Amino acid sequence: MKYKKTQVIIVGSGPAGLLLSQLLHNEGISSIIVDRQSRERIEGRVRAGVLEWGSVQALEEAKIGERMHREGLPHEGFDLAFDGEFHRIDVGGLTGKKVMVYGQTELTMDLIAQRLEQGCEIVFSAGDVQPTDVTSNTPKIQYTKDGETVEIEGDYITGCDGFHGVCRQTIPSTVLKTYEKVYPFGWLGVLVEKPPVSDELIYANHQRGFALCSMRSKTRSRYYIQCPLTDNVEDWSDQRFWDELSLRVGPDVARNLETGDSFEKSIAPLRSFVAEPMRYGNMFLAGDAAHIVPPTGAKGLNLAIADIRVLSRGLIEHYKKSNNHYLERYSDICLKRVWKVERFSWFMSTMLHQFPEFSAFEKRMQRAEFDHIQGSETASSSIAENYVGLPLEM
Ligand code: FAS
Ligand code: PHB
Repeated sequence: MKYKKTQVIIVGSGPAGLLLSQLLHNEGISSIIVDRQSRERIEGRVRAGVLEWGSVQALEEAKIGERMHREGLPHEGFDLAFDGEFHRIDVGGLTGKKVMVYGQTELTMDLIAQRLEQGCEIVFSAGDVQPTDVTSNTPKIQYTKDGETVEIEGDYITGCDGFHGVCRQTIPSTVLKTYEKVYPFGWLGVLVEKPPVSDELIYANHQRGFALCSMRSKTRSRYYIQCPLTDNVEDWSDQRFWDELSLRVGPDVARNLETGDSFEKSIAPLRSFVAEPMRYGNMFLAGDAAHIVPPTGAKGLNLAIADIRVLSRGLIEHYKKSNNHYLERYSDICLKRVWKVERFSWFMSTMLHQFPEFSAFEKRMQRAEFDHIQGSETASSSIAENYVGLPLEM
């Protein structure tokens, strides 16, 4: 057995774990990150695309925002579409704020590169990661690497290991309470090296199903269509995807669609999920390890970053000022915001997708939601303030 020590053990090298490590490093607090996947697998994931301005500021504070500002696209609005009728949510005009279109893939690569350059230990391809003694003052994790078993001892463990991670499972079922809603469809997403069909994002409800037109840059587009959970990527040729997307966004948009060979194609399931509490002993859960939202509200990554803004403040105040206020309040502070963001993501998903079980009345309720938003600046403002990001009340 090989032994290591650090102040904060971080399980998971996704955006949550990496950002936490960076914010702690900037304050001279040590951490070791352990991930079960290889660096290539982690950097090859295609996920989120929209950052709230609060997330942008957190990345600036972490001194990791340079490429984001150079290559990212600030946006001040997006379109909602219903059977070919459009309504722009004027995010800038209604809130005075904007969002940043910048791929999670790029953010993860920026963070990994900087963390390694600054000498952070990131253990990739770690096997059998297992937290132990999480309620003691010396919580540990064990893992295997290159045939050797390693134990890391720290003051705290942060479970940034995503929905399928190991840390949440360490919390006894007598303590942990979970809430879940699984949606009866998935999102089929493609990446294509073609200019986006529009300058801003389009979220479309069509009788054939939901569609989203997004982007990664002015030359790289990201598109999604709702698909049955029984579908496989192999069921969808590029041509079939482009034909379906064109039908769902309508002729006025489709005529400007530049199609081509996709270089990434994947299907993601949709779920709403919350685990309470987000702390057990000296182990904290952050990001997808604690909550999942359907991507319709562009919130998953932003919620993870918000958790880390609270957790990093708590750990820094603990180590620098012996003040445990934010660590003791971490779960309550985060969950208050998590549930409001869960609501928004559920609301957007319910309004914009075709649900097989919906009655004619419920379908009319979806249309009525759109008509209400279209006809009410107050309703549009509510959508806008959630989309740019609710204030982080600490
Ligand atoms: P992550 O899942 O990113 O990272 C967790 C890390 O922990 C991974 O690297 C994993 O390898 C590691 N890990 C897991 N188990 C482990 C173990 N036992 N030991 C060690 N390490 C372990 N959000 C949006 O806002 N918009 C989107 O369009 C969007 N699309 C998504 C598509 C998919 C398929 C998925 C899964 C998520 C999507 N999300 C989207 C949400 C996503 O962006 C997450 O919110 C974001 O990745 C959260 O970051 P982390 O909490 O760091 O978790
Ligand atoms: C994306 O570009 O991947 C994206 C954008 C907005 C969403 C979901 C995904 O709501």
